[in-house]
Amino acid sequence: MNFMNVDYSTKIPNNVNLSEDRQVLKALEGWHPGYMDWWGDMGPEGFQQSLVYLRTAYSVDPRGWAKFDYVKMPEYRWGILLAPQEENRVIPFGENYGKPAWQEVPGEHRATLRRLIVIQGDTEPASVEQQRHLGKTAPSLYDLRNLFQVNVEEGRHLWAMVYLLQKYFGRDGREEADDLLRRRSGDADSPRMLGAFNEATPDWLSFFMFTYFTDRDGKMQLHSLAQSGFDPLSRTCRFMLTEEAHHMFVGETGISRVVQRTCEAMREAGITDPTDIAKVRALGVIDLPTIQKKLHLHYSLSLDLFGSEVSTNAANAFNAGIKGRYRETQIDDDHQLKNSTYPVLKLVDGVIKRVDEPALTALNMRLRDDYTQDCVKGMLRWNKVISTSGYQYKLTLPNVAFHRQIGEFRDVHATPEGVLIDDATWNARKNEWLPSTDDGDFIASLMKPVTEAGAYANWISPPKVGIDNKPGDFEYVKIET
Ligand code: BYC
Repeated sequence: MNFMNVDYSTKIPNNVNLSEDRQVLKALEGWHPGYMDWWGDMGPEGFQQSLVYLRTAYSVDPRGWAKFDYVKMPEYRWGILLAPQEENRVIPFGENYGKPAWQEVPGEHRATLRRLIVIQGDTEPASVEQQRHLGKTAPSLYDLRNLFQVNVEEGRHLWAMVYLLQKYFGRDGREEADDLLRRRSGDADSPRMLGAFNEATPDWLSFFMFTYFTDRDGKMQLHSLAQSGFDPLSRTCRFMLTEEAHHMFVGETGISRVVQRTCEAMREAGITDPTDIAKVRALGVIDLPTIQKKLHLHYSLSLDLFGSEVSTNAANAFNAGIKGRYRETQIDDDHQLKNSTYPVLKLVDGVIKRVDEPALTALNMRLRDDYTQDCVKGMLRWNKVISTSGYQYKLTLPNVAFHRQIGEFRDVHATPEGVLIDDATWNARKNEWLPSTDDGDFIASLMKPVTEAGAYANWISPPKVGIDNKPGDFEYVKIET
């Protein structure tokens, strides 16, 4: 069997030779009906009988791995796809640096590995649950198709983690796999594991922010896990990253199109002050200050996903060779962090200060810094759209102390500029910085579905190019209710 190509002859498409791994195939087939029930209950609301122009992976060759066709979502072939095994791969960091990568789970690291795989797995269905209502208000068939593409691939990423649990973790892996279908985003009794995955995604601007900022945390975490000494995890994450790129593209271009439409509408109407919210909203587009507030919210929620700045969990996972740094193999150091330090922003006597910490315990902070740098790139492009339209307004990332629930700054309040403030000031001013109920209501009032091929809601520009180079009036979803 060519491991680059996917075997579609089994019920569960795969490139891991499942047809000869009867026990795991049986376990996965046993899990399949529960997954389909979950998809029916918690996957996209409606549109299950519609034909959606989706890509499906047929190979893991980065030069050409997907084919596009009309598919009904419940018939999407969710499969197990691992990047090809690198010959003689060694563990690229930690105490086991340079030793052969593990093809099986080392007993002493079993619990840590399982925990990380479960957390990663938990976020995937959570995002589908968060986005399930959005189909009803899609601004175009193009956007509707992108939403569903993201959703089916997050479903596939759940399969990816479930495969690892069922193949390598025996009975407790199977129990964890069942629990991944039991928890629900935002549920009071059985919530998803990480904070941001229990928040609502009430409208399409939130969806674009989520795919830009929160999927980008996914990118960073997957990169770190792709370095893992546990080779099957590394290979799984490497292929997931190929799919993930499109999700962040949806976010980046989505926000860019919203910003562009707002600027165009302001220009046409002769508005010179982009902060004249009432005037801008009267045009039926989202004003830039409200976009900034959504950005504040989603960026700060996503920062929380990196855990505490100083973390022994992170140090232990690194030492053990389980979770590395972003682009570990390209870093020029000892890959063991024996004597190095890393500057961490901390709250010292009520002041935000940079303090050198042992680099080993500061790994979450380092990854978060890499993440912030990555976030800035898209923001520069959005600001270019604004300045090219002749406006002075600049979107900015808030200070890391702003609106935090995890880590150093969870017990204080700060402005987006990083000025510490007391509770009363926070309560009086938070609606200036985070979306208020009124802002939410205004955005909700714009969320009217547009289902004619080639047409777009007034608050968003058309994309520059179609998916799979399709023409502007292509019918990406053939709606059937
Ligand atoms: N919410 O030492 P600490 C994605 C817990 S997104 C709730 O500070 P650590 C995707 C933590 O579990 C990527 N609890 O942090 C995106 C620990 O609890 P226990 C998902 C939190 O462990 C969009 C305690 O606090 N993948 O793929 O170094 C769509 C102390 O932890 C939170 C991963 O996250 C929180 N935000 O790092 C679809 C990778 N933060 O164990 C998909 C796997 C921390 O004491 N996960 N806690 O009970 C990890 O690497 C780490 O678990 C974390 C936390 C980075 C999340």
